[in-house]
Amino acid sequence: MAKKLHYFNLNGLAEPIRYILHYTKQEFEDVRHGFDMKKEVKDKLPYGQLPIYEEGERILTQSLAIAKYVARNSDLIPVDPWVVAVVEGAAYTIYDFWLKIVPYVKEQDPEKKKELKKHLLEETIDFFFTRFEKHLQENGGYFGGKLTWVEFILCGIVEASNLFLDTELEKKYPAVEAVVEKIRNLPGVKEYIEKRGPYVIDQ
Ligand SMILES: N[C@@H](CCC(=O)N[C@@H](CS)C(=O)NCC(=O)O)C(=O)O
Repeated sequence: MAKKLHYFNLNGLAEPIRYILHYTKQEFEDVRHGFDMKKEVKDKLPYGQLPIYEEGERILTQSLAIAKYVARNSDLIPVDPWVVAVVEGAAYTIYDFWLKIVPYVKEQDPEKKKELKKHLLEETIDFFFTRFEKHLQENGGYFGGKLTWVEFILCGIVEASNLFLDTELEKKYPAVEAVVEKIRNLPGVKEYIEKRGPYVIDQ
């Protein structure tokens, strides 16, 4: 059945899904929409937002649900129900962090944007990342003791945050940095990154 992932030409919320699809060797169409997405296209999205994932006639929304779905049938889904819940908890916390970045991304006023960036770089990142660091260090470098779909989410959100904040936030957090490096060098992911090259945004 034809698989399609729709998103913008950006890492954002779709890159972890792209990474999982490449790592698990699934063929899919990587559909990239312009930021000036036409109203006719937006109106066809179930909740007006991207990413969406299609399999034949069926459509999935919500990036975390899509990531978990495309990781099924692979070694990226934990078996123990407790670990399933632990890694999902980590995913929701990674998104709690991302939701602190979004107002900065959307802010148009240069002065306000500067203030928001300062707060993110000086406080918010450290609040979350010292805790991610501790969680990873206490569990052998992974949220649930071994590699799961949630490390892909962490890597993607670090990369998206770096892109918008023009930083390399993982550099201060060795266990987080190790996860990011691990994901980027996985078979399938490494070749995809080399092929697509870096993302660029207008600041
Ligand atoms: N909770 C949703 C959030 C989706 C979302 O915020 N999508 C943004 C891009 S990252 C979007 O489509 N923005 C365009 C719009 O809202 O018009 C998910 O995780 O998929």
